[in-house]
Amino acid sequence: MPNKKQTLGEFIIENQSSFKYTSGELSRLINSIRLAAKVVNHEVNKAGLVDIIGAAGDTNIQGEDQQKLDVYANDKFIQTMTKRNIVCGIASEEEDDFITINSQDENHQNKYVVLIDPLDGSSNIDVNVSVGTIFSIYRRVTPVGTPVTMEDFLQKGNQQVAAGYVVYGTSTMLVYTTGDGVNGFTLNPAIGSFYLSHPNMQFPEDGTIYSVNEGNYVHFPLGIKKYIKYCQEEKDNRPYTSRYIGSLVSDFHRNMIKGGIYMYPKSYKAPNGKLRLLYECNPMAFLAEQANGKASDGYTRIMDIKPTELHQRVPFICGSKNMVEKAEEFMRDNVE
Ligand code: P6P
Repeated sequence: MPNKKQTLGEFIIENQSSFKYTSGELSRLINSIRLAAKVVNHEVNKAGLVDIIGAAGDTNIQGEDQQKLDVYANDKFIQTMTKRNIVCGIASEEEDDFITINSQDENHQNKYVVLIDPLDGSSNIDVNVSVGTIFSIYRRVTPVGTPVTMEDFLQKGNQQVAAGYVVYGTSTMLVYTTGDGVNGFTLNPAIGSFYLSHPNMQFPEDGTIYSVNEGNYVHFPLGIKKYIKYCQEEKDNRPYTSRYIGSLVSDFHRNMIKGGIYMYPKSYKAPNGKLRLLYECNPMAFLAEQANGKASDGYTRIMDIKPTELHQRVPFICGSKNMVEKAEEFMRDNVE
């Protein structure tokens, strides 16, 4: 009898006690993300068939055309987390400011804040390339019973209690950590359940894939330029393979399974890089470290950076430990 794969719900219940805050609220929060992921997945999968793609006419704080699916995903994740009465605040790439969540009878008793990129890589939607949702979860630091404040959101990444992503690809997967390793769950769309398909995911220490938008090469810091040339050199197990999907969660997911490095360095067009510290870099860094990988801005561990703004950007280098350390070595040896 083939072993029956564990469902996400069974996994959450089984691992509930291992989580140091065993109130069960985090489990309910992960369950709400599970529900929203299924609803968004349904729309993402049929985006080409109904008039839900294409710019919603509005633009988000990034100044990007807001795709209708961005707006839809943002609304769905906010709705499910609000209804479950678990979070006291939400920050989203699609919202200029954070949202205070307070159902009157609770009087700000909820303990968790969530930061989310509801649909990362959304420019890929129109060309049928995979996109993803990224989320980061903290316990609030201001007193329970008072409205959430910006301080609750500007915590260092090393304070995260959970983080994860949904990748809407050839199959839809939910990959997350609560600080005790990384586990991947694949959705069976026929029955709407996520099954544990990738237990204890780990980055190989080394890899032969590098992911970067080489179209920006001339604007990269000298250390990054030299590392890219190192990847392309005919020596040892190089040249490496260049793979860049233009969707962070997809490049990260492939590199975690096969080994590799993802880089979004600063450039003159993006003096602090493009990726957002709070709801892209910190959650991916938490996952990377929990999977024996590494994540830095080229000099500093991503999760040690003290945030100063909700939508601040940082340069991002993430993936197999030995590859990230090699790139950091080139950055150290070529300070401009
Ligand atoms: P570029 C998507 O917009 C995103 O935030 C990441 O998912 C992706 O890796 C990157 O930006 C792509 O940016 O400038 O190379 O198109």
